[in-house]
Amino acid sequence: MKLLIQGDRNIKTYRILAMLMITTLILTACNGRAAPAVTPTATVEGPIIVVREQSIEAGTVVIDQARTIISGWLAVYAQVCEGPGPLLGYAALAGGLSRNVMIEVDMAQATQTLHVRLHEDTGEVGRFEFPAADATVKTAGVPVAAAFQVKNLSLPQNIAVPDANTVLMGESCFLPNSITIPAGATIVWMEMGLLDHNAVAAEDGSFQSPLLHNGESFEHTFYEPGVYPYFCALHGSRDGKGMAGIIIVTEN
Ligand SMILES: [Cu+2]
Repeated sequence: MKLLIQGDRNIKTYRILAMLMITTLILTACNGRAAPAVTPTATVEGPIIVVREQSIEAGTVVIDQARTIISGWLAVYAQVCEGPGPLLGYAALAGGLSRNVMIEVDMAQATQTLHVRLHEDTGEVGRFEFPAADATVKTAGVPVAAAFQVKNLSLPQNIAVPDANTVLMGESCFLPNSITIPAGATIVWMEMGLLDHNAVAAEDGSFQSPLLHNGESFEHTFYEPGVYPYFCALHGSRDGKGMAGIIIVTEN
């Protein structure tokens, strides 16, 4: 009997102790959770390019500010329509904010408006490899972009189209937009933009290029005289809106 009572008491003591321990544990846990995070709220600053219109001396442009998350490249492009075309020059960027980045550019191809893009160094480290690797840096799917005017020189609005049978594909345009050729001539579409484009016959399905990447081209020979509207399936429409063009083929 005595032993039993003793045992009973022991069980009660253990229960109380156990409850106390559990309560302490719960309180500690709650306390830990309720306590405000003491880690400093790091301001995650996104990639940017800041550039002003400027005079170009000795073929060098200056980009006021550029910020990347990881190391990459700051590239200057000539203009096709409203967007970037051929690469004119680039400079390496360390991760973080860089100021007054000087970039030597190929003035022979320069246009009045120059475009600037950030690229990431994701291919072979230390080598600028766009378009093979080193894609443009994007924020919410949109490339981090800037453009500026050259003040002290009189330059063409767009890069020159190489010849009378070539159509350039720019950021969201065909240049020239309308082209006239004799029957039997071959048109070459050259992809100069940073976005991919194609050329699709709008009415008769007579030609359709694959999606072209920067630097690629496509050609088609027009034997029959006529008017051939076409469009880019990504940036234009069959009815001629957006990125669309026209080939006029005359009797030979
Ligand atoms: Cu397109």
